[in-house]
Amino acid sequence: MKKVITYGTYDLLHQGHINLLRRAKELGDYLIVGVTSDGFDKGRGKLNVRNNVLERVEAVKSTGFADEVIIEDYFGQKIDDIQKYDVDIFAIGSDWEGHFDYLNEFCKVVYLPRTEGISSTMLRADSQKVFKIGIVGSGRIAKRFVPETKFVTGVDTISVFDPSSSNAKSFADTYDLISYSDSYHDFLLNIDAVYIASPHLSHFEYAMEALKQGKHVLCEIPMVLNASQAKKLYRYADEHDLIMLEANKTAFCPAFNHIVTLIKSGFIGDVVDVKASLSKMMEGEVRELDPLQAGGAMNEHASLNLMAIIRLLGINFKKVEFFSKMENGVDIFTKANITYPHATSSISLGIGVKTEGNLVVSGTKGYVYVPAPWWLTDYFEIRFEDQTKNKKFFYSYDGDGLRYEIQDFFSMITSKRKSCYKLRRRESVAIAEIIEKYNNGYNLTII
Ligand code: C2G
Repeated sequence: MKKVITYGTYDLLHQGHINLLRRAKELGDYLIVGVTSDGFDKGRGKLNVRNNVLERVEAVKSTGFADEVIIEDYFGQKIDDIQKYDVDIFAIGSDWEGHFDYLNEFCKVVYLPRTEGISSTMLRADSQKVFKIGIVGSGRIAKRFVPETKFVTGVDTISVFDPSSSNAKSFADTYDLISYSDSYHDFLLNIDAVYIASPHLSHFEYAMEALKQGKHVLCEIPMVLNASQAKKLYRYADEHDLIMLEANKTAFCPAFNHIVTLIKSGFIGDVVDVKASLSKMMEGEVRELDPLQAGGAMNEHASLNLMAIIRLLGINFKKVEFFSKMENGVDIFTKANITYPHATSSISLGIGVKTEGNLVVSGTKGYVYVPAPWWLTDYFEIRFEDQTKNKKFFYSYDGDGLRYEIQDFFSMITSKRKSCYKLRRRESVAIAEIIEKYNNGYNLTII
């Protein structure tokens, strides 16, 4: 008996898939089809798959060509499967030409002609409206955004706003955007949503104005510097069926979410302490060192680090105290202790003091260690007294990591979900509340 194996996602099963499966089946007597697991697809950057793995398996079975369906769950599995199932032929569409030649060592590799003119990507795009995003600001952060949107089907960055027309123009030219504007009013007319990447102090006004014009808002961190502004934005968005999301990127990345779910499942026992730190040295005439533009380590870096604490320990902290080292009117280093009834936590942030940027979550059974830079989470360890029980987790953190928050933002818009479990609105408000306390000098000691 000649055994053939082929693999795929088979999202929104279409004629191209059916032709491929038929051709694969015709190569032998028995066809095994490997359908990718949801986690495997996420890991290889396919973030937009519509059907879940059960639906996709059912779809493949319904073609009648598969004698056996298996799940593909890890890189390298194809070699294992070929040997395990004693496969004679590995078949795949011609879009993969050459890519799987390494399997020739284990069986015959056949690239089958691909059906032109149809793909899951096309079907996904056809079945949904493309959301037009405009970027507010054209500085360092905005630059990372456009390339990342390319990984999310259904969104298209079309324009940029900057009060300086020449900055807006050169950004639009560089990233091939359809339009640019130095008038916020005009800019808002032709888009569905904004990504705000302007200096901190302008966030609230730009966000509120965009909401008032009926636009969804994804706003960079720190979203705002006080709790009442955060509440106002969320309330307005809620009342007008709009999505308002804080672009706290680590909150949306796969590895960080796995850390949260492992900890909440009791892997390290009760959490007793969380320590998060981040330092990035700044020099020259930059916004971060300017007190008039809300510079300083706390305003710059607190959002990501407080997010980790609040997601793990909640919003009901009892005491907050701050210690800062100042230089030229801004905190070049701030340490904050946030105390809960049953746990302690701290953040150490630097823009003129260098510190290790890791995250350590200590529990009654063990601890989670995320090495620097913890906020670009792609690897972490769970460690125990008995080191033989230690576990290491590896993830991919693709590109600049913004694609994950963009994907969540977009899926909130399409599914009309106003709140995201990866960063609740009340959690975002709590972050703003702590930043506000700091800026008011509450419990602050200058060192
Ligand atoms: N296909 C085709 N014609 C199309 C579209 C897809 O022949 N118009 C083929 C692909 O070449 C592949 C199969 O259908 O052989 C499944 O395609 P996808 O669902 O897009 O899966 P893919 O991402 O190609 O996964 O481990 C997974 C494999 O590497 C392939």
